[in-house]
Amino acid sequence: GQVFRLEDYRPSDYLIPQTRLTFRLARGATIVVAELTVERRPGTDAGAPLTLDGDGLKLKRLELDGVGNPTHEATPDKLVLTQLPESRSFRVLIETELDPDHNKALMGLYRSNGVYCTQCEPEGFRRITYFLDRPDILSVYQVRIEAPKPEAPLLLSNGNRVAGGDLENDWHFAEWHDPHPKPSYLFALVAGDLGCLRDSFTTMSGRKVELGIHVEHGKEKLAAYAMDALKRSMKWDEDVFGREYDLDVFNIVAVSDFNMGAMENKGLNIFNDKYVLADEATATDADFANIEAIIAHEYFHNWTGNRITCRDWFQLCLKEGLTVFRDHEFSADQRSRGVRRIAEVRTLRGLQFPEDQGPLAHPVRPRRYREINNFYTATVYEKGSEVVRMLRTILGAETFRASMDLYFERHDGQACTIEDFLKVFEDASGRDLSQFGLWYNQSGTPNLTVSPSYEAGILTLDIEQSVPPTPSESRKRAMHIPLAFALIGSSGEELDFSAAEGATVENGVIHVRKRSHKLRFHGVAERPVLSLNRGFSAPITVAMEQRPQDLIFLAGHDSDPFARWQAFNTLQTDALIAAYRLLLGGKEAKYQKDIAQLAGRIATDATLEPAYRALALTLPSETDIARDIGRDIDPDAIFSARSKLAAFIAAANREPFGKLYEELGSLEPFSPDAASAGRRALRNTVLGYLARIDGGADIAARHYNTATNMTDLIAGLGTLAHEHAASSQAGAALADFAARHASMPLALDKLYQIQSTAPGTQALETVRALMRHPAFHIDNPNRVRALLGAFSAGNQTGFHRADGAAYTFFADALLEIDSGNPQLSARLATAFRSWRSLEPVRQEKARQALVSIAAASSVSVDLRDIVERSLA
Ligand code: B3K
Ligand code: ZN
Repeated sequence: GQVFRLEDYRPSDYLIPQTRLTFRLARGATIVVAELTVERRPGTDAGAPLTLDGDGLKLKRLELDGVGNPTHEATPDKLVLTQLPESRSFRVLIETELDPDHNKALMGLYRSNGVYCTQCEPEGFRRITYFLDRPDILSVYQVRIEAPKPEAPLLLSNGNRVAGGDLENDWHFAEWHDPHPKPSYLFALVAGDLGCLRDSFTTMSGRKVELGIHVEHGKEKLAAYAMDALKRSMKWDEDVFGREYDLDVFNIVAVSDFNMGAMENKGLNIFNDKYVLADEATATDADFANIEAIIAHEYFHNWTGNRITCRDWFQLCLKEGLTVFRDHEFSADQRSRGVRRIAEVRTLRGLQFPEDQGPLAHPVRPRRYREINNFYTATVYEKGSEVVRMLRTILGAETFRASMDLYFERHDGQACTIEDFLKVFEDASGRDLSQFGLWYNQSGTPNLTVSPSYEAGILTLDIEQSVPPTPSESRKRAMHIPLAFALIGSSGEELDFSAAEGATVENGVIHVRKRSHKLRFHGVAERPVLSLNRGFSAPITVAMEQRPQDLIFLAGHDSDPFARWQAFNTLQTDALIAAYRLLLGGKEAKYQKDIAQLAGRIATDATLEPAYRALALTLPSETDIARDIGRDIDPDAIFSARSKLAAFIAAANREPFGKLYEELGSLEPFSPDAASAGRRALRNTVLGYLARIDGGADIAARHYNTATNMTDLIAGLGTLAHEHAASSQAGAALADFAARHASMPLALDKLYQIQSTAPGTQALETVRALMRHPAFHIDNPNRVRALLGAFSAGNQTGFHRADGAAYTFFADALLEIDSGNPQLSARLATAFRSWRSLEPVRQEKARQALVSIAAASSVSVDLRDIVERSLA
């Protein structure tokens, strides 16, 4: 396939300042008329051809300045016009015919549950009409939608509605005008019969904005939480970034077939319904938190993405990393900052670190791609956000805000690059950020090795940095790593020092910029316990020999919630890896009492937030452990080490956990707020432990049977199905849940997820059976992710069963999915990305499965790209 390279970027010869689109939406054949005002860019030769992108298009009519059939060449994927007029500007009319009903790739115009909707980012617009489908072509859109009125009473597009009315034969129309020039990937259209939850928001300058969330009829009430999150997001962006909304209406539409979470189309966000619909009976606390974050994320794109967009798709992190950073800050302000930070780091380590450490590693700003859809990754999004966070750490909150103000002022209405972005921070701060810029260009997770020594008031830190080789660069340069730290004294207070030499140390941050530093702190009163990378100030790994008693001390005393959580997590990880090695050597797993005692103390420490306690009591996941072991992984031994540690902690804390569980169970009216969710999280985490001691199945069954909200219901069900799979209670609860939610696909997804992640080899048969469940549809991404995504990414013992049967099954399923929806198959295929870290037998079986996909007769560019890079 063709490789696209950053260095080949060249501005287009032509611009399209105005775009007028007319849609006639009819079953089988939808007609699209695009009337483009095209301008030759100053300096472009008058003879230059105009080459427009297409993807599977059927051209019905073509006019140039009102005259039919001009000189051109058309294929489904390209339209080239030659012998263009001498004048600088001319008009092109293009009529295409689409079949939205048979669009299963869910890119371009398609129908979901009877609703016409679009997804254009990154290259879906070219499936609607021929266009300069690239983000640096900004156009003002006027859109007319015509449709049968009974079938589609609701007609939406970007911007403001400017006209509407009835047509013959029960048809009607609406016209929308978006005054803000935008790239084609932000175009959107929705037509269908939906219910609406309405509200309004008055902006900081006093303008009233009409808000609408459009959902299936009868589900309007389930949009209330999303609406509240939207209003809070609008207010927050004004308060924290000074950004005001810029249209008279803001619409959100929930659709049930969607490839990702949501899409930030100008003034018309389209959402996966999973991230809109929620009430206590249908959504878990995690769902509520995700809805809040994604509503905010898409809304924040209005400034970071829409008003200022990307010059080309290599710059994707310009909008995504920055917008994730903004939604993280929003959630931190709405919930508990410390708890949110721990959750963010867990996500980064769970998704981005394995990507960075495997064959799919790429820089936050990639330099090459074959399929851009495969670069909507944890690296671009999550690591991209960490890079923005580091900028703020380095420059300070005030300079950061001043730089952002300058960014909006200087680049509003433009399509920008990472260089433009970094320049505003350099200009506002007067600093040179060229070394910092490596974070965008160099892939791999940097490691710092820190060796401390203390003598006579002087603390010496030997710091070595290394960045491992990755497929995109084999030799790495030293990076600028802001390492937040504290020296903690024996009574838990932060120790002062009189001077530091060997690196710049300011505001609690060590600026590591060289491969090695010998850093000396003078005037340190006692041998300190080191708290490093506080708040996870840099997305790196830190290796430092730390005595268990120091970790226990930090886990009880560090004033930085992340570092405090990290200390206990490190103790757990060290213990798990030691036990894993014993198990592999045929010995018994052994655990120290300390760890169980500490778990008991943290669980019952009323000075700590319940949500924090829940996170601290959540053991590292099997994939976390595998990542830290790094090679020759035996997933069964990891599972066994982890189960044994959980049972060990449970047995040692039977009484305090039992008491805590009862205390937290006192019924309070449901509220989705973070504090209530935190109490539920703690109780459900404790349930996970109680379920591992005698009578556990009964406790979990009672939990399930008495649950009054989806969070508790799922906790009871998951605990039963995973810890007591063979029990009659598990069977009864699974059947009950399925029956109660038979007509609720989003709830059934939760059932699929629980069943497909039940540990052990038998999960494969369960998954096969569920694929035949009448409510399962291989065309629907939510169903597929809940069943096959959860199985492959979330069931280490089931997916990586030693006989390789799950790999073969999964490879076949990927090919089936690939024939309809390449984006989905490619995304699922990343489950194989760490195959080289497996022990040799599984490794060979995984390799064979990948090879079998590569050898299949018809494989999409998307899936082939993932498979070939994984094998390379
Ligand atoms: N910008 C969209 C993602 C589009 C993905 C296309 N494969 C959602 C978001 O990041 O807000
Ligand atoms: Zn985004």
